[in-house]
Order: sequence, then C-alpha cells, then structure tokens
Amino acid sequence: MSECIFCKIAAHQIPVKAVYEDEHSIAFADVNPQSPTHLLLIPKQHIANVNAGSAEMLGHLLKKAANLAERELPDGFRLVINTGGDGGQTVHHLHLHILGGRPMTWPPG
Ligand code: DGP
Repeated sequence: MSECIFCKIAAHQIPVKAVYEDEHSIAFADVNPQSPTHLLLIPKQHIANVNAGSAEMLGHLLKKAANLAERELPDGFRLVINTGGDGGQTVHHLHLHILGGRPMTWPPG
C-alpha cells in the first residue's frame, strides 16, 4: 500500500519516535493528541480495519496495547479502535488509540 501513511511509518519511510516496536507492530505518539498521552499502535502489515484482522493478530495487538498502556499509564487508560465512517476512522490502516493522562469521560464524542 504505497500511499498508506501508516505503512510508510511502519517501513520507517516517515520517521517517528517509536515508544514500542517489534517485528509485527510499532507504537508512536499521535500527531493530533486528544489526551496528555495519546499513542497509536499499528500492525506493520497493511490491514484496513478491525474487521479485516485475524483473531490471532488482533489478540496479539490488543495484548501489546494493554501491556504498553499499563507501562505508560499506571493510573488507567482507554483503548479505542475507530472503524468506518460513523466510527470516525480517517486512516484506513488498523490502529489502536491508547489514551490517558487525564480522566476520560463517557459517553465519548
Ligand atoms: P482515526 O481517526 O481513528 O483514523 O485516527 C487516525 C489518527 O492518526 C489521528 O488521530 C491522527 C493520526 N495521524 C494521522 N497521520 C499521522 C501521522 O503522519 N503521524 C502521526 N504520528 N499520527 C498521524
């Protein structure tokens, strides 16, 4: 996916300061943070959205996000996967938002 911004980040064609990286995934700060800490965890493989991911891959990604969030945000956090138009997805490469550093409100906007 040569035009996908997150594929370019995963391939280090666009530099980001990774807060976590392994063979299959990378986490970095969101360019438009919605909370004091706002990270994105993405698979390196291009997967358009949560419906397109395998159960195994999604399970690994969720566990990584939780571990990273526990490390970075010991007072609590919120994991978000925006999907489709009504879900507010703007980048069509699967990503988990890891939000924290302030109390989160409910319902979300
Ligand atoms: P979503 O609305 O769920 O598709 O969120 C996409 C997020 O990706 C949005 O919060 C802004 C972030 N984002 C988009 N382009 C870039 C980028 O080039 N670098 C970084 N760090 N974040 C980006």
